Amino acid sequence: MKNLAPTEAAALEAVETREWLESLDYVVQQGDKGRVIRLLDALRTRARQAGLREPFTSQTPYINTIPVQEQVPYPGDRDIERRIKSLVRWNAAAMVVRANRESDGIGGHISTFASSATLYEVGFNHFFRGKDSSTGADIIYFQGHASPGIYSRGFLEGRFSEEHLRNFRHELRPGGGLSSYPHPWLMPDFWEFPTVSMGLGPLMSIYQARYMKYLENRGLKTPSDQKVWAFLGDGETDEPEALGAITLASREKLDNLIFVVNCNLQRLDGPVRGNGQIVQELEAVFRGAGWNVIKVLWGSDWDALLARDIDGALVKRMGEVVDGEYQRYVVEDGAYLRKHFWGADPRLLEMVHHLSDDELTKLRVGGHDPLKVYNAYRSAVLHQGAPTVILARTIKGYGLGEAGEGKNVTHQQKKMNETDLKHFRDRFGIPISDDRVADAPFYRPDENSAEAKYMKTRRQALGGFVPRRTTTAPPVPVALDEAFEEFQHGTEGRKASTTMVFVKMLSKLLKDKDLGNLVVPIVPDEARTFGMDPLFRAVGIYSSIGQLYEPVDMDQLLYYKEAKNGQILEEGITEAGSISSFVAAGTAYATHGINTIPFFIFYSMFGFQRVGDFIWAAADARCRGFLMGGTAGRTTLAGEGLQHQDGHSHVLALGVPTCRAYDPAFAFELAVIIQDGIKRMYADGEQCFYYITVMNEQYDMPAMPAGAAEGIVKGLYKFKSSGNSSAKAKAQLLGSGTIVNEAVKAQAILEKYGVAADVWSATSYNELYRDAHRVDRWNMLHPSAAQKVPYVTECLGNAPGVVVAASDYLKSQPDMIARWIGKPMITLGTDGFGRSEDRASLRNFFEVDAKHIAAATLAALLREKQIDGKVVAKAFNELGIDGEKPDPAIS
Ligand SMILES: Cc1ncc(C[n+]2csc(CCOP(=O)(O)OP(=O)(O)O)c2C)c(N)n1
Ligand SMILES: [Mg+2]
Repeated sequence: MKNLAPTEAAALEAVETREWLESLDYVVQQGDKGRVIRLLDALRTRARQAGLREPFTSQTPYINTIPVQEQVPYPGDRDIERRIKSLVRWNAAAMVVRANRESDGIGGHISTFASSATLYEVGFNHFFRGKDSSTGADIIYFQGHASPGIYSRGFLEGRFSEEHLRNFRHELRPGGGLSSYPHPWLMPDFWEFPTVSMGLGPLMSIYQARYMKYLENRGLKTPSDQKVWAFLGDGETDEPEALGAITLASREKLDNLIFVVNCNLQRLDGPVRGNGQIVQELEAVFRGAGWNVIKVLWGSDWDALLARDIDGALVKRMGEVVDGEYQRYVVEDGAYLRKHFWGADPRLLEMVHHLSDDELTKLRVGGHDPLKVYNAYRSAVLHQGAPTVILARTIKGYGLGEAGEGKNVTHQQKKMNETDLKHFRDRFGIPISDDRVADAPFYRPDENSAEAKYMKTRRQALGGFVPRRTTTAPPVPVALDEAFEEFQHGTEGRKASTTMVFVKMLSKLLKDKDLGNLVVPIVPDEARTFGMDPLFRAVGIYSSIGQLYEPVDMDQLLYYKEAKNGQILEEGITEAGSISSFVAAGTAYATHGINTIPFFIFYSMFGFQRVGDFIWAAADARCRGFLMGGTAGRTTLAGEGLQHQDGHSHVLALGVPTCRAYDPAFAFELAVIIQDGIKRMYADGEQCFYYITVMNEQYDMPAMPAGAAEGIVKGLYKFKSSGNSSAKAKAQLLGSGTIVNEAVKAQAILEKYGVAADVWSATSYNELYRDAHRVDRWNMLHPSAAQKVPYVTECLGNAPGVVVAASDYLKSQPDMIARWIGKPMITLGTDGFGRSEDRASLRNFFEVDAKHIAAATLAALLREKQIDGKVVAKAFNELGIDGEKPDPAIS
């Protein structure tokens, strides 16, 4: 070819290409697919041997994955489904438009659902199985911003009234409203899974699918054909969480999982990959991770054109146009398309010369073609051995025309004027007259209409309405008094940490005849850190394929045992993954009607701080269970330093309304809290979860003082009264976690200076604060009634002397109760960065050790003129208090 003119060379190459393709077609037509693959392999090998290095690619051509000849015909009534879909579109848009006319700025999204209507409607009519399905209900994560479309369908199905729709984003109006996004907390009979914080839904759906297999493999649930569907945006895949666990899904062969990525090529500000192709990028990522990838790029209108694309010119063109340009085609006319897309090659122009400009603009993309979407879903549902991702090309703001279709501003579009509405009505054939259209009235056909009947019949056949949240799990019998009795006695001289105690409790729970099976220990590669390794052997680590190797420590009693029915979820180094398992397990009472009890133990620093948004989603989803913040406390975790020492997780926990957070010091406190928690959540049905910090400092665990249980649960009880009743100067010392021990030591020091101090253990400042506000609010609303007294005031209001509170957390923790105790209060805490040191040095540095507690008490007493200044000066001197010490808060 070297000596040929360029045009001749191109012509020759075209002929050659055609010959090769014809040869391939011939083999394909013989019907032996294996033969085709072997042939391609042989060609590749020969090319390699000849020294050719083809660039690595995990992408396939920019065409539909399912070829026309493999398609099955559409099983539904296309015509009626189109009419239904149009009505869903209309009411969804009307809902947002009307809400924003009435209350400017109330928000809502039109263009997201406009792009994904077909993706959902094909699901609703043919795939999504409801709670009454004999094969079990599907688990569906709806894309948060598409919620108007889901409400709109609910309206057409008769699940919502016009009033509900009018009250979209007005949840406080009489009769209730519809929440902006999927929030089970706000609509507990409807939404099941929160999704709107982007990236969380995809990740949680993966662990949900895995948890389903876990329940089945452990014999807690009958194996089923249920699917987990996760609908997400293409822009959403920018979030690291969205793609962060996809290899887990393929490793675990989660063929019960289907991702549907709505590839409208746009995110909020503009194109997702203007200069590239998001579909191809995602295909490479998912294929590389071992997923079954189904691309749905082109609608049926393109089939005939592609059939005539003998030498691949069209496929080549499809693959070279970048997304920013594809987006442009949406807003341009046919002449533009002819010039810019088809005009790139004379063969392409020839291919469409029989089509008018108008017809060119009407060539649909795949995600808007029910036949293509149906076939993709069918193929996904039937696929075995791997999860499936469907990459469906759609148009953002589809049908909005001038009001935003394909425009960069479309995501934020919330308003439509009369012309826009008319256009939309005409395009989708909504039977609303000209004189009414400007009001954007809702439209629901009569319940005897063909549309209403069709929807009903389809949903009945598929097991009822979707989504629907139900809670059918029976209460769990809780009888732990006997099992937990030992913890009330203390360790009698043997040292233990609260973490060790917790592991012992967990072992007991795992053996409990009623609860044992339901307990789900979850750990992100830290089991040894927490001393949980004995559990490996006792209950096994879950592995969907058992153990294919002989573990290196097989000869030891506590070897690393993986088993198909293993109970522990050893998640590897992923707090995000572990918390997703926690959410799946803690909401299984609703998802599967099974009351599993998760205990997720982690480095407390990598909990609220790192995966706080998942914890928020857990609360929204009405999750139950125990989050155990291990290695807690800024001065209790010695040695680890700035990144590991947690002094603020309790502060962060306060913001989560259904999270009850505790910082217990002793074995009996932990036992009371866990017992109370299990009873509340699993016997009484309270929808809350626990955050409990446990530490690794070992000390004697004392016996439980009589009658302490109630105070432990409420957040405060007197642990050790002063033995000196005659002293004039008095004080109340509050400690939490291990710092209670410092308070006890301070009590002894103060005794020497004539101060009688009582020691309290503050197990939960958060609960004290909530109780006090609850009472204050009641008093405010009932000013003439006998005023109630907050629990913390009951405890400390009449207690004599000054109050000094010290904890291993921010000073803001005890500060929260200061206004309810009626006397001056000094707080000591660990504001500032941690650092690696031993405990004594750290406690001196942060001024939370016994001597600083004593010094703070003496200083407060002096200010109150309850002690002689000379005594205080002497004490400061003897205790070695350095007044010029740098401030740890900013050191
Ligand atoms: C964590 C997070 N960050 C930002 C947002 C705000 N936000 C809402 S929708 C959106 C764009 C969504 O684009 P895409 O995922 O492509 O969805 P589409 O609407 O195009 O289907 C953004 C940035 C959010 N909801 N969550
Ligand atoms: Mg998008």
